[in-house]
Amino acid sequence: MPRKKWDIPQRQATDEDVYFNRRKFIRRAGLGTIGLLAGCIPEKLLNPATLVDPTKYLSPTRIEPTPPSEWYPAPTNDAFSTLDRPLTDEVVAALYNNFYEFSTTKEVWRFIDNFEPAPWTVEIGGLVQQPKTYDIDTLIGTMDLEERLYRHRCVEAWSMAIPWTGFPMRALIDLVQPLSSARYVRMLSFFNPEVAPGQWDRSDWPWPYTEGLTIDEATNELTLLVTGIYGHALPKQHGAPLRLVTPWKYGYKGLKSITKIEFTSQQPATFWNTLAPHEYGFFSNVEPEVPHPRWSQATERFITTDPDAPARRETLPYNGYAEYVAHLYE
Ligand SMILES: Nc1nc2c(c(=O)[nH]1)N[C@H]1C(S)=C(S)[C@@H](COP(=O)(O)O)O[C@H]1N2
Ligand SMILES: [Mo]
Repeated sequence: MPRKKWDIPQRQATDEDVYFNRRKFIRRAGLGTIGLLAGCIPEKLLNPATLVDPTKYLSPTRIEPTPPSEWYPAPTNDAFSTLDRPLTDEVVAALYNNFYEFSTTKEVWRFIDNFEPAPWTVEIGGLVQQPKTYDIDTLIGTMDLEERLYRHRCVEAWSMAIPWTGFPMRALIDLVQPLSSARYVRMLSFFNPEVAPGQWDRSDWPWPYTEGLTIDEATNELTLLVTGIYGHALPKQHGAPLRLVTPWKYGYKGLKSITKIEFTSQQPATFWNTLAPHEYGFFSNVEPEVPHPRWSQATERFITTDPDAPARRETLPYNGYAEYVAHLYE
């Protein structure tokens, strides 16, 4: 795979090579000691007490994305090729996720073995001229993929910096042509308690996970439908095979594993707003001066293994994307 700009510093690129070569070696030799693997996993994520089977810890279905394909890596969009902070390490991002269908912990990767995001279809419906159910590969093949480096900010006040691959939602909207009566886009994730233990354990929650945007938000330049990360297809824990990314909003707006996109005239109910309306609004823009009822949003905890990156940062209005979106809310 050609080296991407974000693979620098070289130190990290080397780590990644070592990481994958070691995995191959371990598979071949049937070895799997913690000692061998320890060097390639961020120290703070290693917990030998819970690390029952280190070969499983790095099992392909959990961490490793699907093999390189013709789609990845996609060309970088020059407007989003740099950031004011280093990228979060790939393995760190893959081991620290929110995906409540599987777990309320960050260790989503432990619970996703039975989730098979292929074959997969995405239904486009509601107030639209061209309703259609797409096979995911057909959909991805229809769109022009690009890579963008985005800040990623959870409402819990942790943040990362991620290279996503995907296509602007606007391109899909142009294709399917919503009716003039369409004012919102409603998006749904999957419902399958047999593979998603969180849906089984918390059966009273309003599954499937649902999110929504106004048409103006959905067609904003920033709004990305994401199929890949770090130059390859999305691993399951990041929301394979298709997820939303709206970098000026809190992370929970970016629903994972989309099965349906529906155009509506009314503002749709959303998952977190239904569960806790006074804590999670519909718009959920990143606003440093608006605290969550239970904590401040003035600063954020930047998650990385880069020793030179500050752990805490000031939260930026609209997560640093005011120039793209502030006009939507005036
Ligand atoms: N379907 C679904 N999508 C979801 C979530 C979820 O629980 N289920 N969690 C959200 C939250 S709170 C965040 S912060 C981001 C996390 O994305 P990441 O794990 O890829 O960093 O996914 C969002 N999308
Ligand atoms: Mo989040």
